[in-house]
Amino acid sequence: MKERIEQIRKAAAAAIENAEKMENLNDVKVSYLGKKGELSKLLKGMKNVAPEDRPKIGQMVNEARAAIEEKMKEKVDVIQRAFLEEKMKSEVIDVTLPGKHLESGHRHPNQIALDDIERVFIGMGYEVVEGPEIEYDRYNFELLNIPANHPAKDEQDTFYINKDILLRTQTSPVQARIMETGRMPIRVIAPGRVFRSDEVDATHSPSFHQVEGLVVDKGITFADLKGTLQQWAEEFFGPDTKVKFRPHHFPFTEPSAEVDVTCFKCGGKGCRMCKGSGWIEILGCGMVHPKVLSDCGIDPEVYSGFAFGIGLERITLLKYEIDDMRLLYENDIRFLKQF
Ligand code: 2U9
Repeated sequence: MKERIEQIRKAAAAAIENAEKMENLNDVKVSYLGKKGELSKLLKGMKNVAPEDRPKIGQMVNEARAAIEEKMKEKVDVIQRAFLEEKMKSEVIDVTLPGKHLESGHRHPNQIALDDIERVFIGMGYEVVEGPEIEYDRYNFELLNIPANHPAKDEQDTFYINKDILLRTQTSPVQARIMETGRMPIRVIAPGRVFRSDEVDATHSPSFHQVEGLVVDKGITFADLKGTLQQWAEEFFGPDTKVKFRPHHFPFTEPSAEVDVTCFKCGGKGCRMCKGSGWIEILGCGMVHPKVLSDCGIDPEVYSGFAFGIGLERITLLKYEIDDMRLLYENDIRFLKQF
């Protein structure tokens, strides 16, 4: 028995010595100290030992267990230290290496122009509102005085999903939805993506962006519309900007106008940018049609309002003197990083 204990002790010591990793040490622990390990097996054979020898053998087994545990502890320290040293060697930081340059992005030119437009209207007390890009025909056309068979609904211009649902062709449905809630007064701008079945060229895209505005309250007149747009033009294009209203027609406004601003490049003298005229067309606007008000549940005898629509890309192209709209959608970093 004594020899067997000594044998186990030596074999365990050798196995500990040879262990290279923690896993190897664990295996040693299981096979020598575990419940089914060598020492436990030995204790189970005690019944064959003479009773007077049992305490002595028991003590020897305990001593062997303690010795093996001690050796294991020492080896754990050695393995852990080696692991740490290896880690430190492999993770050396060379503080003299040049830093990694992280390219930081910035706003898209369209977004810069939109933020600039929004800032002026927010300053005048407007709220920015958004709505769905997939719309009902009712909000996109019917409520805006564009009934069935109106040419603006032509399949050539509109992406229909079915006969009642389509990709919105303007952001006006957002304002129609707000009017329908009946909350007064209304003073909102609605920026967003719109869709029309247009061929791509330098000035057209099947998807572009509008910023529309709507004010409805008691006693709103064309003078409010003129004053508001004059103020916006001065803040957006510069304090010397003048505005000019030309009569026009939109189904949802009456009277309607297109608005020009004095060319912000030449100040109105005439240049390449304004094609020599001194004026640049910038947006459309008008007094909300009484039928649009009443269809949206607002009494046109009590309330009146004005609306306007700005093509965002048009403003961006003008602001940055970009001559092809396609550049705004190609996401070529060399182009975008200039703004
Ligand atoms: C409601 C009532 C009236 C919005 C308006 C325009 C004039 C306009 C164009 C500008 C360039 C569209 O992107 S564009 O091609 N828009 O000229 N938009 S008035 O009138 C509304 C809107 C909502 C309820």
